[in-house]
Amino acid sequence: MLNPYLDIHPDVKAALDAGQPVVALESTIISHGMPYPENVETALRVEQTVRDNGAVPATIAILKGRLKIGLSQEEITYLGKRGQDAIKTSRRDIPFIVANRCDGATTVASTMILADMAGIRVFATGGIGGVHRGAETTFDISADLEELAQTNVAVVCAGIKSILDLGLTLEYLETKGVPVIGYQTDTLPAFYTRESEFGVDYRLDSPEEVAAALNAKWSMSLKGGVVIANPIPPEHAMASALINGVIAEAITEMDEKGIKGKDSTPFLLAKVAEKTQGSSLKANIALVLNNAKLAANVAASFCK
Ligand code: PSU
Ligand code: MN
Repeated sequence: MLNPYLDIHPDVKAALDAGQPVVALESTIISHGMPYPENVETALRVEQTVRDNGAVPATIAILKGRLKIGLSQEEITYLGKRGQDAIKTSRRDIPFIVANRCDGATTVASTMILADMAGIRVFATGGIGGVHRGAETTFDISADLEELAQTNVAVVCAGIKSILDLGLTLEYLETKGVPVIGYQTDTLPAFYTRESEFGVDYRLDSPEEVAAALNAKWSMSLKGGVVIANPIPPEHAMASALINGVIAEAITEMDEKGIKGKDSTPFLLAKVAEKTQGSSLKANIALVLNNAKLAANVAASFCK
């Protein structure tokens, strides 16, 4: 029986019923990840990129307590304008947002949950949450990692952002049995940059190879997600010394201000954009579009 709180957009429903490719998209990146109006413009361009590559986009959010699988242009604009007034919603928050009929922007974790409820297996975003630097004292580990451990959705992202501890995030994913695939790369991309000092678990070079691995995993009922790390296109990559310096400054400011918990990722993203005069935002937009394209291709291949 379908979840009574779920509203599947007619275009998404038609595609799912016909076994056609659908790509899930998150909404915290819209409300908390980018400023207005770039957030709305980007969300609409990401949807168009998915369509241009032969799949149907399903941007996911909770609106007035309804679990929305696929948003209209008006709904995306509404969420983009609400910005950080929308509630950043991870797994723990969902029942309260629903019961109180609130608006919730879904993180990677909750987008995976809702995508799974609707039967969508491929999801594109910019960056996933992970183990934060200093987690040995703060315990700040994103619920995204636990979700990857248990929910059958593949997440295309641009690697692990260096606001996080890349090494600890990889260790955590390994413990939880979540494979990290490098798309056409042997090294783990670090979001703004194409490379890091870490390797990936498996390098795969085509959407068909990725789809075959997903199919093998889930056909055997090996539960959980997969991280598909897709490096930022070279022309948009940032100089690693520059971006890492800016991130270090932003983390110092965050600690001074005592910002923690769910507020830390949005604070760092905004600070980094401010300190780079918007060039990190441009890079962020470019890599999300690149991920949308790959996710559409993987979804198409997975449906065959
Ligand atoms: N990383 C980004 N942009 C984002 C996020 C992460 O580069 O917008 C968002 C995603 O929605 C992700 C969430 O799921 O932040 C992780 O937050 P936390 O670390 O509080 O779990
Ligand atoms: Mn956290």
